[in-house]
Amino acid sequence: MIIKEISIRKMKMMMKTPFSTSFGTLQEKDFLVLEVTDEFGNTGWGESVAFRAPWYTEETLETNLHMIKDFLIPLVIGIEIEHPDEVSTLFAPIRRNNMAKAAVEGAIWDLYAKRNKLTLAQALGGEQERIEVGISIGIHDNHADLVTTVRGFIDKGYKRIKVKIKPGHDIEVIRELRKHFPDVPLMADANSAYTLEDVELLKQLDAFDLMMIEQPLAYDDIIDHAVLQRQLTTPICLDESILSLEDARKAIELGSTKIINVKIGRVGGLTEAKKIHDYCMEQGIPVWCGGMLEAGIGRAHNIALTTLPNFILPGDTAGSSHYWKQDIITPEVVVEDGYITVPTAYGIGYEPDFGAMDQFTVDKMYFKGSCK
Ligand code: OSB
Ligand code: MG
Repeated sequence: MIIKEISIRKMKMMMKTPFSTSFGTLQEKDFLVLEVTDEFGNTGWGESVAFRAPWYTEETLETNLHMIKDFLIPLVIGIEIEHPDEVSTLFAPIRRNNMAKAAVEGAIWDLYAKRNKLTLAQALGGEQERIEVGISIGIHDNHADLVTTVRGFIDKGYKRIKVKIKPGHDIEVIRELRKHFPDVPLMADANSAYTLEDVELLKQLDAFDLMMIEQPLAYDDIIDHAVLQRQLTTPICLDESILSLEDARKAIELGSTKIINVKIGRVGGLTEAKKIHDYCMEQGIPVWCGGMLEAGIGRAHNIALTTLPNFILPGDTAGSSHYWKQDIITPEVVVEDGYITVPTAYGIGYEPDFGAMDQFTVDKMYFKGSCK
């Protein structure tokens, strides 16, 4: 296939409720949507999951726009591409900027699947027909509110509850939740808010039978996590620290992680995500698909990835209506009794809703032909 045209939309959408983590609160979501068009007019869609500010990793919407326009599009436009796995090779001269790469590669994966009359899940080799869904709940200042929120999600059938923690808002929160929900599959995500000086505090979490603790220590660490894991019975799951298959291999060899949260954007695309999945499967390390508060295009990519066999723990990809009054795809992503049914239409399996898409587009740019 030959990519003839790429459009980039800058989007702005308001989340129904603000989402708070150890590093801040987000309600207005700014992001990019990409559409690639081939020589026959087939199209594929991708979403950049970078936020407006660099608090999760160093990438932002603007750094992604710069990388995509000035470096990544010139590497793929007008080039004959047989398979989307080749895109990561084309991008190899560019260091990191993984979310920018993933947005372009994701659109090409969707296009490839559609051209070959496959669902994106099938193109990746996925077989699960429905996927288990968990929910990620932001920091609530008030325990009673949090308990009410958690009860609501349990009643809706979500398969596991993840709550954000931070120093001063950790042991008591988990204790309170366990008091009300002694058996619910429960986990905590610290988004790098602790250091090894907090070992004694983190050890107290072992009393609550958590499925895992996600990224307790620095966003770029795999050494201290290994030290911490030796002192905890609660499994550590790395998120921010794993940017590639190599990172996953090293973290697993060091004993820094017993579970991995795979995010397509963070690792630079579906090809790398699949490699991490395959390696973890060989190593007996379960994986699950993390979320970046995606709109529909990114959500659809997550669903396809989650159909691979080692995605054995519920992911963070909840239904559209949890985040948005109106999503940008049709139909929206629906969760029923804690499951999403994997769509059977070709490619990402959902159609862009152009009315909604245009409503949330604040800028649109086109790139055509060969840049060579
Ligand atoms: O650490 O997994 C995270 C949201 C934004 C940035 C980082 C994270 C999250 C979530 C929410 O936990 C996942 C979602 O519902 O999309
Ligand atoms: Mg996380």
